[in-house]
Amino acid sequence: MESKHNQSDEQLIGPLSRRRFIQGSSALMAVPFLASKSVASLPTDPSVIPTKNISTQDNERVVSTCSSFDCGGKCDIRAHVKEGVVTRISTRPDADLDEEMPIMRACVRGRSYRKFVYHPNRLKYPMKRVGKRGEGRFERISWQEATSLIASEWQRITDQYGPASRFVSLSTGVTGGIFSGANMLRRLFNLTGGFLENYHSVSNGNTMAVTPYTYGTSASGSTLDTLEDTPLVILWGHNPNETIFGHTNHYFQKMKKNGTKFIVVDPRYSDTASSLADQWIPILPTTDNALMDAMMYVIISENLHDQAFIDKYTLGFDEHQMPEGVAENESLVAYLMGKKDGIAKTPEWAEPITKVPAETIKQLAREYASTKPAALMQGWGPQRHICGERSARGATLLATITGNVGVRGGWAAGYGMAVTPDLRKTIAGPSLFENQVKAKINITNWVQACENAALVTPDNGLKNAEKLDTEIKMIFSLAGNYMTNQNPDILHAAQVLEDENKVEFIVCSDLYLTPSAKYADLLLPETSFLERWNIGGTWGPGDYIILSEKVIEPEFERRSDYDWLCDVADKLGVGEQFSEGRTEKQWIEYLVNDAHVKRPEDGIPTFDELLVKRRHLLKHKPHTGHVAFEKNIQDIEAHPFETPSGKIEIFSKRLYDRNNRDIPALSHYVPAIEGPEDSLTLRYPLQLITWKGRNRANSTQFANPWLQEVQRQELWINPIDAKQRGIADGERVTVSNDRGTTMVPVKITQRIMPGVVALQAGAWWMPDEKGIDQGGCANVLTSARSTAMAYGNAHQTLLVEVSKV
Ligand SMILES: Nc1nc2c(c(=O)[nH]1)N[C@H]1C(S)=C(S)[C@@H](COP(=O)(O)OP(=O)(O)OC[C@H]3O[C@@H](n4cnc5c(=O)[nH]c(N)nc54)[C@H](O)[C@@H]3O)O[C@H]1N2
Ligand SMILES: Nc1nc2c(c(=O)[nH]1)N[C@H]1C(S)=C(S)[C@@H](COP(=O)(O)OP(=O)(O)OC[C@H]3O[C@@H](n4cnc5c(=O)[nH]c(N)nc54)[C@H](O)[C@@H]3O)O[C@H]1N2
Ligand SMILES: [Mo]
Repeated sequence: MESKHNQSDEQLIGPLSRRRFIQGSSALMAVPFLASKSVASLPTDPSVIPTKNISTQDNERVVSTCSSFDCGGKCDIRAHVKEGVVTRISTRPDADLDEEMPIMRACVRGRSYRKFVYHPNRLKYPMKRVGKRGEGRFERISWQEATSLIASEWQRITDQYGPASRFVSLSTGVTGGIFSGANMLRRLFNLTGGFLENYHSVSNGNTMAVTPYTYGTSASGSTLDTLEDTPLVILWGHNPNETIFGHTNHYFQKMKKNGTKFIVVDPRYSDTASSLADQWIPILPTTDNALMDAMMYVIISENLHDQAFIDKYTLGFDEHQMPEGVAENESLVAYLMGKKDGIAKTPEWAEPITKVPAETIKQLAREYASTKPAALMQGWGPQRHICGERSARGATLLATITGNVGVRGGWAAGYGMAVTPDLRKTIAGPSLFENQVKAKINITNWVQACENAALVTPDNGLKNAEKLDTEIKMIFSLAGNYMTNQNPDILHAAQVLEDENKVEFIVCSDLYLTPSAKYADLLLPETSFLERWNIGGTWGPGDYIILSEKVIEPEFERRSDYDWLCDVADKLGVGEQFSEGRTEKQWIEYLVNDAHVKRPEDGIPTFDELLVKRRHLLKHKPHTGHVAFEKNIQDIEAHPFETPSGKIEIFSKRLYDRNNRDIPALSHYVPAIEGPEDSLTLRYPLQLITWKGRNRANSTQFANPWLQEVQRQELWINPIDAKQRGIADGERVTVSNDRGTTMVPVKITQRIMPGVVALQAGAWWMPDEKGIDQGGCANVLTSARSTAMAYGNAHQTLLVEVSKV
């Protein structure tokens, strides 16, 4: 269910369903708030957090608001507004913090918003391309010209190629809110025949697609409060210290204080490792399954597995528990003991593959299996790999054989978010109308679909059709930087976009002239979140919403996407149907009030409660105490798992029948293409990974001068690898492979293991005259290859060489 979205995962509401507004069973709990001195009156409704519009001296208004970026959390930021100008950003005061509303205080990014919004380089006027596409030269035009051009190209391209030639580029810049230009664009497309939709979340689509093969659903996450008494947590490629993930850090810090042991498995000594971990286990990227296999080998051969749990709830553990129609020696035990291939998956086998010492593997396996309960939690870095489906599912097998599924304090691994109604989907969904174009492409297919429709087939991601009838001829990228920067293999994407005979019309809206915006034919300056209305919601089990209030007037000729879309709709003759006479603010009011009435169970407030009472920050139904699969484990007869067998499937007959080496029926180690065992290492001996760093959300805020000071864009390299190449700390180096080259300073550090180098994701692509990137943008090197089953993105799997300039 979770993996089958009808709308584009990423663009409709952001990577769907991972940051849920969660429905709890308990009634609203009273909020033991601490009134701060500046709050005039106490709220009568206990679910209302008293944070609002605090007036202080000098006519300063302090507005509690939030951004609508896709940044991992949703913080309560306070805009200090004086005479129409934001003079300062602060955050929720310590005095307001409590268990019910633990944190979401602004991080370094939130505190720097003023420099993002008031940056002199912000786009000011609509502009039309002059010169060749991609050169980045534009001239100012009027909004009248801009909207007429869109309407005429819209009509021309639709008449000539049909609605399936129209595409909305991936854009997460405002998916932290319920309302976005990209969604209203979808509405306008649907009113005029439809468009080519995409599916698959580039954030977590591989794990979302594969987790159901074990559990029948991807909703394998519990609420974090249930980990309170967990003695051991293994964070596997998970870095919430930087990636936030809703309230995760609040709970982890509390657990740490109470004595929980944390182990981090990551090629990098991440900020989470440095701030939280008792032990860091570096591992070569793409080899996680080998470590998992060897752990399972140790656990089973030392009889540390939970046999009773396995007997009762699972399929495929040993030869006695196999489904019909499967050859001999395909079970987990048979695989681990080498019954078929003659290779026992011992720690000594895994050590040279993973570079994790055999002794460490044994210790980790014993500790995980003998600590009850224990939580193995995966981030999404390891699943944004070519083997991402395997590594995500591999951990579900470990959780299963140790009996950590469906028990309080354990963790089922895999996708790791809970199933809950998503407030933003609830609110925004109905306004989109139905798309008449039924074919859908995987997001990984979009460049192919621009290049040559025949390249996209059901075997590489096309859904609901045998072939595409047309190439993509018109692209709108509203609040995204995915046309080049964030997409893998930028140089290829750029080459396709440069050909004006392929895509004929490209519209971009942004706040900045980003590397993707350079490819626009028409570049539109949008308002920022401080200049328009929205409602923001958090990731994961954060049970609150924040009104994102318009606190300042837009300057220059900046307009919201919705605003100019209304003009376009008028010009297309569907103005009335499109807007239903509503302004942006009225839409938000309408949508939230509608959800309030239609979904009383979600506790969604009315707009008035948010605004007129001037409290802005509202908890709806609190969500705690949820343990994934608890019902199934308590009574498997009444609540079978939603898999074909009704059990937890260690062995998946569905995957067996696919007969694909890269997505085996048991999720075990298979050497990855461009992994450490690939012969390509002879030319490109280093694996490169990226990570999501603290100073920006993807590429958003790249240009913010304060945030550029927080963390430099540099290549992490181990002293051993640097020495071999005669590289000195801070030196500018070349990082290259067959796809591209980037130049960037190095940071020589033991925080990255030998054989691996790392770049923070999201740096702007800055090609020089020779096409060599000068900005340290990893995506000039990354591969657009897609995963075996989900046809998903694999931004993290690539080989490079690093050399002195
Ligand atoms: N500060 C900040 N926070 C963000 C974002 C941001 O840009 N900046 N982006 C947000 C978004 S859109 C998303 S989708 C989430 C993403 O959240 P994640 O996908 O979880 O974040 P990543 O940093 O990509 O990966 C997490 C960790 O995986 C490690 N890793 C990489 N490859 C491997 C591997 O093969 N094996 C193992 N064991 N570990 C590996 C990385 O070193 C990293 O520390 O974060 C969100 N939060
Ligand atoms: N190498 C590598 N690449 C990756 C990843 C990785 O881990 N490694 N992660 C992938 C993931 S998980 C994701 S989600 C994608 C994200 O890729 P994108 O969705 O492209 O996200 P951003 O790079 O943040 O681009 C958002 C753009 O919106 C603009 N923006 C912000 N606010 C507004 C607004 O109010 N209006 C308008 N019009 N524009 C606005 C910002 O300036 C920015 O240019 O990147 C993917 N790319
Ligand atoms: Mo993401």
